[in-house]
Formats: sequence, structure tokens, C-alpha cells
Amino acid sequence: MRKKHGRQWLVIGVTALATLLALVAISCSETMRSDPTPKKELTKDQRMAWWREARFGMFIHWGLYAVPAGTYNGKRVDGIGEWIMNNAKIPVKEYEKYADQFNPIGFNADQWVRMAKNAGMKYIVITSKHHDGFCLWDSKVTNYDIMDATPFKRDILKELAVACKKRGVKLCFYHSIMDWHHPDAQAPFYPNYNDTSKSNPNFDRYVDTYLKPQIAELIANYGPLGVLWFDGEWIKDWTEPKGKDMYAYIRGLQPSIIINNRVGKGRQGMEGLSKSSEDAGDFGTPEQQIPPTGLPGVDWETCMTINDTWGFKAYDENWKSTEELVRNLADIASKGGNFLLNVGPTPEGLFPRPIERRLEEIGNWMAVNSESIYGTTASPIGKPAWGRCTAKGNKLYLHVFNWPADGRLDVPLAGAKAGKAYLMADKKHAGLPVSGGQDKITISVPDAAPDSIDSVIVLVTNNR
Ligand code: H79
Repeated sequence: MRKKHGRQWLVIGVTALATLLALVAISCSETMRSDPTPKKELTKDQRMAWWREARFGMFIHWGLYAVPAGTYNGKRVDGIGEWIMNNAKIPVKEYEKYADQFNPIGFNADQWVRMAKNAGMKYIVITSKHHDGFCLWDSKVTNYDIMDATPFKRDILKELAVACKKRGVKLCFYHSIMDWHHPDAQAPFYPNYNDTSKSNPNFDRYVDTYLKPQIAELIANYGPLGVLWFDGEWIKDWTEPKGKDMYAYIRGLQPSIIINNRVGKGRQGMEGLSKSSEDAGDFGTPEQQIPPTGLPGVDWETCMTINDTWGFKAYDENWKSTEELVRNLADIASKGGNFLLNVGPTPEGLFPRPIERRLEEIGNWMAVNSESIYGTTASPIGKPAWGRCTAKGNKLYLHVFNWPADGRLDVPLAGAKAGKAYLMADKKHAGLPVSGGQDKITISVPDAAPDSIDSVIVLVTNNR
């Protein structure tokens, strides 16, 4: 071998050094990537921040039950529309046939999200899967879904995820633990799928090879999600340890996610709520009711139908008025809760016209008054006779449902707190005369109410 010259050695030496430095640099950056300074876990307050700010969301119940729309074999079926499979005792094979007819060509995700956003709603919770087991996305663990079982073949959840992202609305999923279609869950319980005395010996297999993988799909392909909203947790085979395991599993997949209390066993009622609700989920879920004095110390959300059903029923015309809906929103905010208002779209993919109208009218009220809802906390003065009160910073928002005939609005608050007051509807914030007594503040208001449903007066308090 020819002896190397000095210059060659120098080249080799420099090359070796450069390679070494490069390797060190790569391994350093690898270290930084795979082993970062351990990220602090989000606190519950941090995780809940957007949700507490939001105060108002849209619930959407949509699935195969929209096809029969409350009628089976020519007979109207009592009860909520999405329960028709159980209530009319429809066999699995027969119910499956509704998938052939599920072709909602009117569905426009962007329009749905726009309607929610225009109403002032900050998040949407849609049924990825209800008790009937049908899935609104392309699930890899079943063919009983929108892509494989219907003529529609469009991934509804994907289209909603895109539209929500575009418009800054948080996407959330309702996912039923109970499953009337799955052979390892409640399908064999026919004709009473909801028989809570029955157990399925294969239920663990359903959880491990179906339910959990589905949750993983939803988070991986449609996330990051705002909330996972469980239901149907009252079945015999669901247990508190299973709930805790599921909660931990989900938080492992997406640490920032919020999970409702029904992930735990038997949480339908308000009695299941504890103040340290970490193990029972993140928030309570009073259904079709507003807790009379809220649930102090606990995050909670009232979910409510806009008529008398969650899933579309063609003949349910018992619509709540816009007045009732806006006042419910103010009432709930005044008690420190969120309002999740449900809509049941038609099998064509449309919101029934009465729903559209109400959302528009709520939106008109919110366009003026949303400051009195978003990010507010519970009333420090209870329930005044004339309406409700919400609070934020040094402002009280007086939601006047019953406008005073004598032009004087009494606020049960020490007079020393009296500061400026003005109508939310008055862009100039012109001051209203305020006088302070011993234990009440009196605001002089115009003769006519600015809003027949809920006129908001802002009372800026001082801390003297
Ligand atoms: O998705 C909507 C409804 O389909 C679902 N929750 C809302 C958000 C719902 N279905 N039924 N209910 C709510 C009330 C059902 C209560 C009962 Fe039971 C289930 C009665 C008997 C079984 C749980 C266990 C409550 C009482 C015993």
C-alpha cells in the first residue's frame, strides 16, 4: 500500500472530524425530538378553558333512525326517534335495511357549521355512533357505516371536520357505549335491546376489539377533538373500572380532550356528579333539565331537545319557542353551565325549517348580547325577580326577561357597588341613571324593552 502524504492525512482527519460533529449534531437533535424536556401535563383548568368560555354548543343526532322518522309499519312509534329500533322491536337484520335508504344528498357540512356558528354556538357534538350502532364515518372495524352500507358513500364526519376547522368551531363526538347492532354487545338481547338485567359474555371483546379501536380512529382521523360525549353507560356490562380505563385510554391518545361524566357507570342523573369529578369524567350532563341552582364547583352542561325528540321524527312539531331557548341559555349561564341544544336533521341532510328559523333568531340575539354569555360565570346575586344575571370581571350582565313597568330596575347588591350602567343594545354605552341604596342598586331604564325576550343591561361594579 502506498504511503499516504501529509496532505491526504489532513483531508482524512478533517473529514473524520466533520463526520463526528455531524453525528453528534444529529444525535443531539434526535434527543431533543424524542426526549424533550417533559411537557407539563395540561391542568384541568387549562383543558376546560375553551369549553367554559364557549357556553353554547350544538348537539346533532343523526343516523339511520332519521329514515323511519318515528313511523314503523305504518304506525307512529311512541318515544324519542333515535330509540325506534328498541321501541318498535325491530330485528337487527330488518333495521339494517334503512342503510340502503340513507342517501342525504342535501347534506352540506359547511352549511351546518355556518348555521351553528351564526347562532353563536362554539362547538358541535354529533353522534359518531348512537345506540343503534350505525357509524357516520368510515370505520375500519365494521361495514355498518356510511361508506360501506349506504348509497351515500361520503364520510360525513370528515366533511364536518373540514368545515369545523375552516370556521373555528370545535368538533366533538357523541359515542354510545351501548350497541344494539353488535353481537358482542346488546344485539342478542332482542326484542329488548335495552334489557339492563342481561349480560353478554363476549362484552370485553366488544370493548377491546371494537369500541376502543373506534375511539382511536375518531381521534386519529378527525381530531384533535373538543369533547368525547359518552352515553348508554347504564348497561349491565359497563362498570366503573371500565369507565376509568376508557377515560385513561382516551387521555393517553389526546391529552387535551374533554370527556363527559357518562364514561363512568350510571351517570345519567345528577346524583353521579362529584366535585372531584376527574374519575367520573370532566363535566356533568343534566339531560332535558336545568339544575335549579346550578351545580356549584362542578362543570356541567344541560343537553336539551328543540322539540321532543333527539333524532328526527317527521311529525314532532312541538318546537320550543325562540324565547324559551334564549332564556334557557341565559338561565344556564347564570348558573355556571353550558347549553347543548339538539337538532335532528332529516334523512335528506337538512335542518327542518323551524329549526333554521330558531337558530337564526337566537343568532340575532347573540349578535347583540353574546358578551353576556361567553366566558361568564354564575350569578353572584341569585335569581332576581325580573330575570337572570351573569358575571365577568367587574361586570354584571342583567338579563331582564320582565321589563319593569315603572322604569326602575332593582338589583339586590350593596349600593356602594354601584358604578356605570348601560344597555347592551346601545352601541354608545350611554349611561343609565344609577342610584345606590343600603342593600340595593336601582337603575332607571327606558320605557320600552330593547328586546322582548331578554334585554341585557351591563352594570359595571366598583370594588369599594
Ligand atoms: O342520545 C339521547 C338519548 O337517546 C339518550 N340520551 C340523549 C342525549 C337517552 N336515551 N334514553 N335516555 C336518554 C333516557 C333513558 C333512560 C333509561 Fe334508564 C335507560 C331508562 C331505562 C334505561 C338509565 C337507566 C336511566 C334509568 C335507568
